[in-house]
Amino acid sequence: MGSNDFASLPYIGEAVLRKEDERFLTGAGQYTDDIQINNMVHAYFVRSPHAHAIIKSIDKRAALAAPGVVAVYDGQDVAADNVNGLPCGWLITSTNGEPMKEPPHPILCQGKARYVGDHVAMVIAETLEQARNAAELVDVDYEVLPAIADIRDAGKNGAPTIHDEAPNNHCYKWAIGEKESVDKAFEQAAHITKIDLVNNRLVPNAMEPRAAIGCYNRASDEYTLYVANQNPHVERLLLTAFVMGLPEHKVRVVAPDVGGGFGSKIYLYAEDVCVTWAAKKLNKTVKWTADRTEAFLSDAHGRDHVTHAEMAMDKDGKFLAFRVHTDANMGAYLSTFSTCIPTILYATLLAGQYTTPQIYVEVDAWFTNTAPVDAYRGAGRPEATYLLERIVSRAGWELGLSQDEIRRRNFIGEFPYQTPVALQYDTGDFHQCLNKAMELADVAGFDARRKESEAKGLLRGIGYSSYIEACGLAPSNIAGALGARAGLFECGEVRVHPTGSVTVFTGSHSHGQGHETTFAQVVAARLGIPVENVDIVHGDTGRVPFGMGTYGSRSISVGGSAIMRAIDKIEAKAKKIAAHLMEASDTDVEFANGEFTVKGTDKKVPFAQVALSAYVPHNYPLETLEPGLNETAFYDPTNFTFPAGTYICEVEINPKTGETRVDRFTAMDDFGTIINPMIVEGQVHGGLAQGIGQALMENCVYDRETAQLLTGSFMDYTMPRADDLPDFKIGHVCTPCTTNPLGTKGCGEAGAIGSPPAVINAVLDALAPLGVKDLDMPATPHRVWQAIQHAKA
Ligand code: MCN
Repeated sequence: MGSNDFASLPYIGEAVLRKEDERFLTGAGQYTDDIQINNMVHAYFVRSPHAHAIIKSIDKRAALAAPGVVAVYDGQDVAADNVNGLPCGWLITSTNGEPMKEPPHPILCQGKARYVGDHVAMVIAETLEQARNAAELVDVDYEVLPAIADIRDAGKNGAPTIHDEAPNNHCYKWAIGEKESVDKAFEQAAHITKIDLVNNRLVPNAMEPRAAIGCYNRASDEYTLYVANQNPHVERLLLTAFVMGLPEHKVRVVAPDVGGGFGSKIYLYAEDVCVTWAAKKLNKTVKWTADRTEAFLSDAHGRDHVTHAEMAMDKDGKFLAFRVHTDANMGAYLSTFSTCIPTILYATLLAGQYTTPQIYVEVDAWFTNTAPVDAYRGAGRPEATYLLERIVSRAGWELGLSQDEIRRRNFIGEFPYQTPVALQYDTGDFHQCLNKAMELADVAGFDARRKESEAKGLLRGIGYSSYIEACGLAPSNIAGALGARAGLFECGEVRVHPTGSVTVFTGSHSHGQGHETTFAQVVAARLGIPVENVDIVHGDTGRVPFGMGTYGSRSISVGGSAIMRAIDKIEAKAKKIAAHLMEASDTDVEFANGEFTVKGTDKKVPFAQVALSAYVPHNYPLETLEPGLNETAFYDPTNFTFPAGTYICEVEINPKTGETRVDRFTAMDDFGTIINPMIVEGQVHGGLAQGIGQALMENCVYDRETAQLLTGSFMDYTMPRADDLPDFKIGHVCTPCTTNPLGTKGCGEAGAIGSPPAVINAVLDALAPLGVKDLDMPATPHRVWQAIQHAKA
């Protein structure tokens, strides 16, 4: 079935209400912490209060003697049981000939703590309170070492060494593009725009903190790990093959209802391993749930780049070449996917929507004494978009071109388009997105609104961002060619029951994205059955054949396509059954609207009858037709999907206080075929909230001297709230993706990717009359006020 035929099916494009919401709204959701199991004990972690310290000794005696304490384990205990460290650097290698440094990442510190919150010991007790109290009694003798918080300090002479394996704290160098041709193109430039910027570090802050419950069954020698995680099969693979040395079939990983992940729950964390390992050791079920402070300290953080970039242009503002150097903070250890974020998910997006013929990007990744940095909504693509859309806007201002004109002059107009940084965009219509965004945003009325603001003593600015992202993370061939060491296909099983209802087992994992509804829409549309008759099962390695999980806005395009493939097989087999029932040749059988018909006749059988017949085979030619209607398919696409759009933001600033308010925000996105516009709109709203949060308020700050986390709670780390956000104006352009059967492009990250530069460009536009030329995120009132004072001085 082609993607155009698919888009015209019933249910596709319908705002079907979320099937999962009744469960969530009536308190019937089952999150990991809701799970109660007999014989359960509670774990609490002793975490390093120092950013960098040698652990000289650990005295557990007092803790072991405390009420209810069952065990206290430290690094020596796990090492004695040959439990390995967490897998590092899964996805990339250096490109400068020097091997990437992959120091071990122990699940409990081995003689040294490397960031505040690093796991020093695990206390297990009958109750959580007892475990927490006893953790206070674990006496750790630390020798405190100098620490590094900021990437700009990591490579300095005399900087302390965090890992012996990386003496100068350098993890890897990675580059893409032709440096010499780029340098040559710069020699021809009529104008060069330069920019230095910081992409601020963020804490993911999902509503549900991380949690894990390790269970062990002595009779069968099998483990079960319940865990708040985005991809249970990969969690199991890493846990068994890389860390615990167990056969995979002995471990079941269940990620039940998960209250948000935003990338921070893709990985195997130390706590997950600790509770699984301890469950066998104690023959007890061991539960751990992070409190909010632990989440701030030990969840993988996002972003944290420092970049210098230069854009070379001809006299008409046509981009000739783009040259970028980025320093990326890896934190104290390599989190599972961290190495691919500033490389294949960042540098390859730096062509953006533009025809820039030459691009060279060089990335240096560094260790610091901070929590590991990994994917956070957008993962590399927000960093790329922020850089590119900031420099494009600046180029426009420098050349005296309007914000839309500088973009129009450089937009890619024809597809497919091969960028100089590895990606080939299949479809898009960037001009249409920009035009429709400008119309919806009422750009024509901006001057009048600016005057109104001025009359109130306020400054008003307008900012643009035209983003593109590579979603549907999978194409194993492309990822492999760029240095990735893993393929990222997806798997789906479609089980048609005798009554004609259907259960789908998908390797994608929904933790807020509404898959139970949208995947059911896809199946119902294809099979011509009511959406209520389709159940989606996910998040359990014991039930789903295999899966690569949810991240990189891949689920509908990759997971949904795997389901489409399984349905192709179901349809082919069902046609044979229908042919048998109608005494026709299966090549003459057609299937549409839930009915099988024989071409050129009035013979027909409904889907439900075929389903029943599959399980009640009557007179089957058993040598050619097996009973049952149950198919599994794996799907590895040939290309990413490329959602793109233009965002336009208007801010109002009080120059006396620096207070900045987003007054209007317009998002015009191209997500290809849309399955459920209501869910898509919700996804965009969530992403915009996060992007505006990054631009205006969120900032994870470590003290530059001591590497103590200064923003370790919501008192210091500001999250956007409803009254910080305007009513969003959302619109769509549709150029269906050509490389998956649904025609969909991912929508889960777009808002967070496209919005930060739109906001900061608007802030800079507002401040331009005061002479402010530059500002880093977050544009807090303090920073904006300071920039104004600085410009005045
Ligand atoms: N969809 C659609 N039509 C399209 C594209 C998507 O109807 N053309 C629907 C999908 O069927 C799905 C939802 O929109 O129900 C998101 O789909 P997709 O873009 O494929 O993204 P994923 O499902 O793979 O979700 C991952 C993405 C990422 S990477 C982050 S980070 C993120 C996000 O989703 N984290 C989230 N959205 C989140 N939303 C919530 N509530 N919580 C998170 O942790």
